[in-house]
Amino acid sequence: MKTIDLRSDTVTLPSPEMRRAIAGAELGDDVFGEDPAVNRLQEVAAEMLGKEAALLTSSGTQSNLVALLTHCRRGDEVIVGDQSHTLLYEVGGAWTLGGLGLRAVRNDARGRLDAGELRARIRGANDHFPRTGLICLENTHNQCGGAVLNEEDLAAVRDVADAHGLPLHMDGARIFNAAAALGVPVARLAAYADSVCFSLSKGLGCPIGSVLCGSREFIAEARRYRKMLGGGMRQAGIIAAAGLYALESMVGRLAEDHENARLAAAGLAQMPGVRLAPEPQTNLVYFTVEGWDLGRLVHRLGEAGVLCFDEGGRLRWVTHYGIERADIEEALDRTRSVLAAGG
Ligand code: TLP
Repeated sequence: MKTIDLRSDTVTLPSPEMRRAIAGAELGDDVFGEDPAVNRLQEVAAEMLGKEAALLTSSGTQSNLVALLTHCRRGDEVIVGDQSHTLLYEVGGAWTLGGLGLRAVRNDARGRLDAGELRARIRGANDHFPRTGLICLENTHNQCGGAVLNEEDLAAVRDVADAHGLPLHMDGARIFNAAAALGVPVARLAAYADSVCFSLSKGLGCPIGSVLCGSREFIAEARRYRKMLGGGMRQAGIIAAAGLYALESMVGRLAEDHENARLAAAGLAQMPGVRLAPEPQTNLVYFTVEGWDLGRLVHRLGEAGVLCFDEGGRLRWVTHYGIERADIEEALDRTRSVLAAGG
């Protein structure tokens, strides 16, 4: 029986072509700035996102922490969504390692920050208060079901940031999914933020990596923080070569993952007790199942060869490279049988 792994797009394995690109990478010491593949990836990524410069990091978590440290001073407060990955799933690095406070603003169901609440959370000049140093957005928004922030949503936050002279960072771990869903070049979305990071290791199918993009000055400083966090890698071209291949060859196929997510959602929604939470916009499908202990259901599905996560009272299926339409049909069939057999 084939295992259909829908836990995350992080489980993707490199394609044979990507493995060949890795094997053929021209390498050097990236701490000396001498790895040709890394330098090329950073140039290509910066250009695609419409920024001056870029920095390869080991992970999305590292990119976000480096961005926060670079934008802020110790003791500052960073405004984040209350459902953001940075607040919920990055191990408290901002306050533990950075001495930064995270101040949460409610995310609505579409992953947007409530504009009124956002304005109210920005600190005024007062000796009793920490300084607000940064506003963060997430696009697509993981906990909000892979929701996409469109240009209007981004412009609204940019206006608030500008009115208060604050920089804006975008956790764009899945920004290429957002761009594919909106049918716009990724640079159009990145233009609203001062810094944007995107993951190589999710929908783009690479084994490792994230890229942080911003101004030349910002990236020069970010490079120092990356080193401080132990992220100075040597022959990192073996990672960058996969990234370069992905930017050329994997971005164009993300729409297929979205199509498969819609197929999964349509099938799941017809099963008794299943409710989409919410309707998917990209490659993440969250749903609830009435009358089941979700831990037990995840276990039963696992026995049936369908791997998924229990994400805080909801199950999550993620479509990605390596999952074909037929795999979704098969996963739906197996899920139907598991539900019919009962808890
Ligand atoms: N998300 C992972 C898990 O950590 C939950 C996943 O499977 O979805 N920003 C966003 C929006 C993310 O979804 C993730 C990873 C990260 C940052 C962190 O990236 P990594 O795992 O590379 O540190």
